[in-house]
This record gives sequence, C-alpha cells and structure tokens, in this order.
Amino acid sequence: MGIQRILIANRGEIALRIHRAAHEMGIQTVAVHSTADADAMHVRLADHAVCIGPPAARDSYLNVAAIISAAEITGADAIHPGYGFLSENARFAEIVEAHGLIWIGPKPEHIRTMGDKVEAKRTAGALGLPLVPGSDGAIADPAEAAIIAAEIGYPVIIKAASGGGGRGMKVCEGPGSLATLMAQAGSEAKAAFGDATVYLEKYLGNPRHIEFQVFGDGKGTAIHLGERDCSLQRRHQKVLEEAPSPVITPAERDRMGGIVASAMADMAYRGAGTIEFLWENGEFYFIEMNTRLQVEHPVTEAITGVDLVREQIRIADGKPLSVRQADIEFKGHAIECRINAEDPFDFTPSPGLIEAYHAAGGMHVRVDSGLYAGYRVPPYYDSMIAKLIVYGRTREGCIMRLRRALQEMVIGGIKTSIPLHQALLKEPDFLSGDYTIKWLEEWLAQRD
Ligand code: MV4
Repeated sequence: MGIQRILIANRGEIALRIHRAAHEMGIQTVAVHSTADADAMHVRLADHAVCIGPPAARDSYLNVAAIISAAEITGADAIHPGYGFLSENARFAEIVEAHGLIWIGPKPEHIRTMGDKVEAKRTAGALGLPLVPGSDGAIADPAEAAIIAAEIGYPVIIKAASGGGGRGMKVCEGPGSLATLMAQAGSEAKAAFGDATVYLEKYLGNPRHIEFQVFGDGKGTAIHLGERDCSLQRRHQKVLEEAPSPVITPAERDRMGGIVASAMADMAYRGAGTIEFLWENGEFYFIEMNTRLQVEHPVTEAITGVDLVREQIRIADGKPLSVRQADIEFKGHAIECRINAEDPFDFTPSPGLIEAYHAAGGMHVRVDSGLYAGYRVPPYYDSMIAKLIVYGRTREGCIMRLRRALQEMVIGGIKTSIPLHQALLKEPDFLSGDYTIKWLEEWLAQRD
C-alpha cells in the first residue's frame, strides 16, 4: 500500500514544499499549526489541518505529544519534520516509530551520532573523510589541551560537542589564554546545551563553507548530488547559496563526492543528509553532518533535476533510490537568495501585514514561499519568508536572470532582504566568486 497520508510537522515554505511533493505522488497531507498560523498558506493547502498549540514554538511546533496526537486523530501514516524544529531530534524520531508511524528521515541512531560533534567527527574519520587536525575526541583538562594545541599549532578553536551552527566556539591565539578560554567555552556549553564537553581544532582563518548533498537507501546504497557553496553568511545565517561552488572543478567534485557517498554507503545511511566541510587552499576538512533536508536544497535540485523531497518519501516508504550515481549529471548553475522579513542592512526584524505580493516568474525561476497579499507575517518564528531560486546555463547567465527576477519580486508592507541581494549582485568579489565565510560581515562593516 505504501504511505497514504503524511503529517508535515513544520510551517512556512518548507511545509508547502513537502505538501507539493506529496500531492505529486498522490499522497494526502496533514498540516499542523499554532494559533498564530491559522491563516498560513501551509494550512490552506493541506487536506487536513490540526491546531497544536499557542504561538511559542515550544508549545506547538516542538510539542511532541500534540503532534503525535494530531497524526493519530487524522490517520496519518508518516511524519515529515522539514528542517529546524524536531527534524534532528533523535528522541522524536524514535517516538514517531514507536507509534507505528513512518519517520521520513534518517535512522534515529545516525541523528544522535551526528548531533554529538565529537562522535560525528570520530565517525567521519573512521569512514575516511578528511578532518581538521585537532584533539582525538573530547578534552578534559587544560594541560592536555596545551599539549595538543602545541602539536597542531596556534591559532586553535575550542568547540562544544553539543554545539553546532557556530554556538559555543572560542578562537585561541596562543598558550597564554588557552586555559581561560577552555573554561569559558565549557561553562557556556553547559549553560546552553547542558553539556560542558569541548574539543579542539586547528583554526582555519579564511575558509569557504562547502557542503555535499548525500542520499542513502538505508541498506548500503548511497549517492552524492554534488556540493553547494554556502560561504555568504552573517552570524551563521546563510544569506545566499550556489551550486556548483565557483572553486570546485568537476574532477574534485567526483573525487570528494565519491568519498562522501562511499562513507554513507558504509554506514547504511538512510534518507537525505548534508556533509559540511571547510575548504581552504584547495583542501576539504569535515566539520559536521546535518541529518535533515536543508533550506538550500533547491539549488541542488536545479542542477541535477532530482526532486529531493520525493526521494525522501520514496526511501521512507522502503523503495529504492530513483537514480544511480552514474545517472546524475551536474548541469548549469543555480543560486538561491533567502528573503527575510527584516531590514536589508541592519537586520532588525520586520514582521507585519503583506500589503502587496507578486512572485517573480519566467523560465528557470522558482519561488518557494507561503506569502500572499493580506497575509500577516507573525513575529514568533524565523524571519525567512521566501526563497528565490534561479537557474542558468552558466554562472554569469544565472546572475543576469537573478537580477531580473529580484526586480520582479513585489513584497509590500514590510522590509525585506531583497535590496541586500541586489547590492551583493553588483559586487566584483561576488561576481568573480572570490568570497569566503568572512566576506559578507566585512563588507557590511565597511558600508557603515
Ligand atoms: C571552524 C572555523 C574555523 N576553523 N572550525 C562555525 C559553525 C560550525 N558549523 C563550524 N564553524 C566554524 N568552524 C575550524 N577549525 C570557522 C567556523 C565558522 C564558520 C563555518 C561555516 C560557515 C560560517 C562560519 C562562520 C564563522 C566561523
């Protein structure tokens, strides 16, 4: 029989994205929503909708009991978590499966392993991925840290095992400050994550952030779908992503892609995953793995033609991957602009009434958004309200089309990041592809 009805445990554009894939497969959808989202587009499109609580996410989109109840009441047979919220919560995945529901995601044990950054690194190393030089696991005392730091050389970075997304990191320039910074990192990690465990790495001064999309069938077959360059970011929030990376050659993509795909095959990974690397001076260094679908997945879809959400649903349903590695061709170039409800240059939030809305269109232009005229962007959630994804035969052609598409977008009544994207698309460093993870923050500081 297979999956008949999916409960989508998310909101906004990703809830629409999942709904669309499901409907194209003849599968019904159940939306869940907070009281603040009663008028949201994801609720309107779904076949069934259940209110699961008040606006605060912890009481609604993170409310496990309410979400499981909604699935049982509506007869859903599977749950897709989207990104954020409960998507990388191993305990939630186990609870879903314990209720006889299909979890559209990786095996809970793999979510748990990759959620612990020390375990993730150990696993990645054992699977043959190149690592940043550093401590072999957690470090307990400053004396041990000093020995390792002297070996790998300063500067070093102290990271929280339970961290991720840049939280709980300290850069240390020399032995004089190591003990103090380690103690700080440990206590901040304890306060933020309830776990004081830290580890040490060589600090890379000016890398790019390049990540590989992977997919496994859970039975030992896995593929890669190339890389995305996510170096344009501010305070660990990605602003614009592109595929392929301007600095990766086809030979390098095949080589690293082969390594990540065979690693995923060896662990019998199931579903969609992203392997994050720092890239400096032509070398890749594994930092983390995300065991979920990512915001920027559409740029990979654009250059490969593979529907990643359809693939997730197929695999959860016990079907094989619909493509083999040899079938995957990387063609053209794609860029995604994240459009947020915020001031384009000072980034203060700008929720409120959408007085006018018109999405860009035309050939090779995709807008993923739950916006409509008359909708009110609530102040309680992430500020991302739309993604504009543009494809072109070449990077230059893609950029030309992206400028045209940004000009067509109308989002009236609130401030958005559209003017930021328009300014970025004039910058020589962006046009030449010559940017790293530090570029955007330095550029913003210079503008002030
Ligand atoms: C690093 C690094 C430099 N050297 N590790 C930040 C988020 C987390 N995923 C890892 N992060 C970093 N780890 C070493 N050894 C610099 C960063 C980093 C970063 C990484 C990816 C994208 C944006 C970033 C912004 C600041 C710092």
